Amino acid sequence: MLDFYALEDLLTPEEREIGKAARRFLEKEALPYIRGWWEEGVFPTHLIPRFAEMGFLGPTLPPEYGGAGVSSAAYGLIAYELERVDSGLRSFVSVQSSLVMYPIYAFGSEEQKRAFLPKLARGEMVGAFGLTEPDGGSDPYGNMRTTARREGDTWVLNGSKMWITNGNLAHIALIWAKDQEGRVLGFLVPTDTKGFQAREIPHKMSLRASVTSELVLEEVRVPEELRLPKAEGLKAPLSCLTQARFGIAWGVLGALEAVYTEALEFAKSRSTFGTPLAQKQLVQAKLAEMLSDHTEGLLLAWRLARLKDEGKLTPAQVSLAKRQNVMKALKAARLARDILGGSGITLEYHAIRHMLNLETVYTYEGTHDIHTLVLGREATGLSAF
Ligand code: TGC
Ligand code: FAD
Repeated sequence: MLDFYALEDLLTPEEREIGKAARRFLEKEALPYIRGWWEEGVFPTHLIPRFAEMGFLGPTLPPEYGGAGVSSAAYGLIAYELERVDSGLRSFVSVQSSLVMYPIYAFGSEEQKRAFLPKLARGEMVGAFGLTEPDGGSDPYGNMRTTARREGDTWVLNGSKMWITNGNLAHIALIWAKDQEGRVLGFLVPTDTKGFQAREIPHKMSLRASVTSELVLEEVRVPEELRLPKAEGLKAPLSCLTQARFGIAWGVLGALEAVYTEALEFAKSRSTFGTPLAQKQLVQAKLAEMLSDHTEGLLLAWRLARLKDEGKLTPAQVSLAKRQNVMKALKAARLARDILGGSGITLEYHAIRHMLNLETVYTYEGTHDIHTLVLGREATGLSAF
């Protein structure tokens, strides 16, 4: 790992080993092929059982539910190594672990936990998280048109969800819907239920090695046993986002390392006006910027992980790290693309793929500006949404 401030000294031996094992595995099984998957617009589904074997799915959950009970920093390092290859791989794991397994663990009944979590951890079942709707994602309550109508022991769901990661791969979709009183409730909907449809969104120019779908629900009937009993109100889906945003704050630093390393190697090997590019002051300024941003971001992510494990983490702290680290990673990818010159516009190099992916990461899980407003509200006590 790129580690200018010896962050490794702050990790436990187990955390270090988890990060290194993830890198070894991904360098062999994913990095050599990612360009092809991205170009073809496919997610490598054959890796799902391998991710499970590596312990990437729900790693912080207790072993009784299929997790490994590892620390938050260990989960962060897994996200880092995945996103060093591609944001699409990290997205798959974020959704499965933080947006599907976490809510079942936090808000599910004992029966739901036993029925779903071990299968999700083994990769035998894939999940999706449906919060965003076609009318808008930043204001998930105001724009939620999906309804849940109770008929005896059954709920009837109607509506649609937009931009849903893993939508066409999923066996279950966690659908957030409003009941007659306007309360937000969560339902574990098997995707083969009558009236449920997933349509893959084509022509994406970002996150191409990830499946993104629209979900349509027409009179979808779900038994009460598949409603998450402890999830009531917008706070429930938002608390899942806190978990996923934490992983993103770590993950994007992997992408930053990838583009920095690539730009550095290129700058050392190419000469203009008689000296290596790496010897030019303007190029060094760009590299110094990237290295500083990576170093700051890693310290932020590490501290966030320790606060999380101590139970002291606040959603606003996660907003700060998501906002800051994604912005810095995107800036670094653009700088790396620039240092590569014309070569930087081809997929032969990683920079432009990371740059295009990071445009999505800038927008999902709360856009950059939404996190700015979260921090503005935290600072002033005044909501400017
Ligand atoms: P607001 O009044 O602020 O909050 C309602 C209740 O929720 C609590 N809360 C949170 N709890 C846990 N974690 C958070 N991050 C929380 N944010 C708020 C809050 O304390 C309150 O609790 P209570 O007890 O008072 O009821 O709600 P609002 O309607 O004003 O909205 C605030 C806002 C804009 C920050 C929020 O809606 C928001 O975060 N918008 C962005 C939506 C978003 O991030 N969507 C992501 C969809 S999933 C996705 O993109 C997956 S990408 C796939 C991948 O990761 O690969
Ligand atoms: P909008 O909310 O319509 O925002 C449009 C613009 O307006 C943005 O620039 C925003 O910052 C700005 N804006 C909004 N409100 C304000 C304000 N008050 N003040 C100033 N500016 C404002 N969602 C899921 O539920 N599950 C998923 O698995 C999932 N995966 C995704 C995968 C991909 C590839 C993408 C692109 C998105 C995914 N999303 C998912 C959706 C994502 O969370 C939303 O795109 C995001 O929350 C923004 O919503 P929106 O696209 O509707 O934009």
